Amino acid sequence: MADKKRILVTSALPYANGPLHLGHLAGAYLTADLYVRYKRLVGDDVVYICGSDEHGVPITIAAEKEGVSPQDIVDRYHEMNKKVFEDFGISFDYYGRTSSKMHHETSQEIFLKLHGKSFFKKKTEQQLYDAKFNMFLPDRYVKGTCPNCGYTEAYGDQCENCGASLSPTELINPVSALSGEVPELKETEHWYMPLGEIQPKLEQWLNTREGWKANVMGQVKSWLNDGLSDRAATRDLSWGVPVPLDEAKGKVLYVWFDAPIGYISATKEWAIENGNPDAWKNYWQDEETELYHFIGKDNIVFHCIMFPIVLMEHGDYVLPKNVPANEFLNLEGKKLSTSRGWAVWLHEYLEDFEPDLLRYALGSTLPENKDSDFSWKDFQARVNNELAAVLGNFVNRSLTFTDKFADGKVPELINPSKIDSGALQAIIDQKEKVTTAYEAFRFKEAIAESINLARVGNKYFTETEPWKTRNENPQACNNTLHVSLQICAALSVLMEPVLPSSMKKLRDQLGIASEINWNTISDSMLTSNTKVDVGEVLFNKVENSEIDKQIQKLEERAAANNPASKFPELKDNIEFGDFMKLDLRAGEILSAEKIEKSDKLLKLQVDLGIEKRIIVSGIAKHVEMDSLKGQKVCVVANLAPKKLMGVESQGMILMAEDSEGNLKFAETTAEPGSPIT
Ligand code: B3M
Ligand code: ZN
Repeated sequence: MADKKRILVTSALPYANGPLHLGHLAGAYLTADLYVRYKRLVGDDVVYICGSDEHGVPITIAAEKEGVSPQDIVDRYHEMNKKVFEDFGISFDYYGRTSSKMHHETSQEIFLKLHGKSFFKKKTEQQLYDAKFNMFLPDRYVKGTCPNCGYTEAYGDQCENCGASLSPTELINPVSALSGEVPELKETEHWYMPLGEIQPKLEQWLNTREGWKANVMGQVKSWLNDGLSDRAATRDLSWGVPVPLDEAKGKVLYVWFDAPIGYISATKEWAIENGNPDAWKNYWQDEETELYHFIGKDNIVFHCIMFPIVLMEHGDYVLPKNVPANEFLNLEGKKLSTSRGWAVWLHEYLEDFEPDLLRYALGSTLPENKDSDFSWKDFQARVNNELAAVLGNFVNRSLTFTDKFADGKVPELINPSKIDSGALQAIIDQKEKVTTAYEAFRFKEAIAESINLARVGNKYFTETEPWKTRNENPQACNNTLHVSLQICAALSVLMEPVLPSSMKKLRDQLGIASEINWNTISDSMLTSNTKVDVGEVLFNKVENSEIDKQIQKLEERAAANNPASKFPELKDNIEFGDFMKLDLRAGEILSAEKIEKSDKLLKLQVDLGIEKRIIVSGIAKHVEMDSLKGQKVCVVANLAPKKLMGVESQGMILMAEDSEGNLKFAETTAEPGSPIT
């Protein structure tokens, strides 16, 4: 093959702290797999690397939540995630894990080499510390208000609302995720990467990059415009790769320092597994290699700025040719959230549907340039109206017709008509379009142009009416079947990247040998007289009931995970001064009577310590009249008096409305008259 390229593809290493969901697949894995499968078919020398990210606060927090060790967590989810990727046909050449010895050694080596080059700046500084747990609080161990957007649930490393990258000390009102208490400041030492100093060099390199997606370069430029600042490469944690310096006892490498190095260590392990331990060098240390990182947009800064700086300053490694990051996938119009249960877990999907269906549906709605939405209705429509009605139907009619009227063999093409030749030409044209799209990382387009060939096929089949010509002009019928089968054959390779297992079935039906490549896609893949098999239909329609079941499952889980959703959303913040205007007092109900013609209102006499008041309250349906005397309550004492059903109400009694709509007293044990502040 003319200029065979050497290509190294990586997908972000998912944290082994939980199962994988749709968003993962759409972000960094499906696109990479499409690319890799396409490139393998083209005949390039491709290695596709991934693995579990087993360090960092996301792991230790998951372990603490469950009360098990971090090792238990990573062992469980490494195996689970590896398997689900396999089941979805994500065709890694190697799936490593960052807890491996090789990874620890490789990370330490890289750290030491950089240290030897005086890359790091050692700094002593104040960091948040949880005295109760005896622990510094890096990254996600602190929560607080984002100084950028005011989101109150921001993490110490990042605000998930506005995307800002943060350090724990920047958070307003920080709280320890361990004890829930306000952390104190304590001195510690860390090794910083002076990203700002390297910025000019990084910019020079970035200027040489071509064909990067606008969403990716845009985000990178905005980081650079803000100016890069130093970033610590070490952490005060016990779980991770130990910092290989005597003076750094008890510290580990920052997870974002070691995790990308995982790509290198996993490639080394792949090489060993393949019996050629030095082979990794061809992929990481030869300038000819094209390195591509597939990631989600939240990882852009690490792959386009931080890791390239590490590699650049180290000096022995190739830098990425492109980082085709995806944006985010929403689910049924809402932001995906594992903590709120708003997610479709991949292992659960597989209990109900074939992997190819999701590969196709998701591949058709990838968040390539902007956030996109996955909905079950769209999934159903893609499967029914495209896979079943277009592709499956075309294949099925071509094969059944051949079986019935051509002895199950590919008929000869003799004196093709203009329309026959036009359909054959479409194979070449669509192949060209799909190729261009894959080369430019436009995966949605590649998939759409692939299935368009089946659309052409269907239209052609209908127009040439083989059910008529079979009696009137048998050769015309044979030509239709010949051309249709050639289109089926082309589809079976053209759509292999997105539908690996169904296209394998199709190739079996067409008698196409297992060794295939992109070059074989042509208008004459099948030799006349080859026997074909009708086989089973490739795609069954998805019923409404199956979709309803999925939507219901999603909603039930969201409700179970989020009791807070039963309550109204929080109101906007108010100033302290506004709150101080309220005069809240402890009170005690002295007597209660019904108000005529109202089934809601009660007239209450309330002792406010300083004076007695009449208060009208809409609680008749929620309380027992007999039990009201002596009830302690909280009262808004300075609410302007208001007439209700002819009775002047001189205040308001505070009630809480529970999730079922019942009103309950906000009680106090204080003596009547006590100000509530
Ligand atoms: N584990 C973050 C994530 O899952 C991280 C990726 C590492 S890639 C080197 O979003
Ligand atoms: Zn924010």
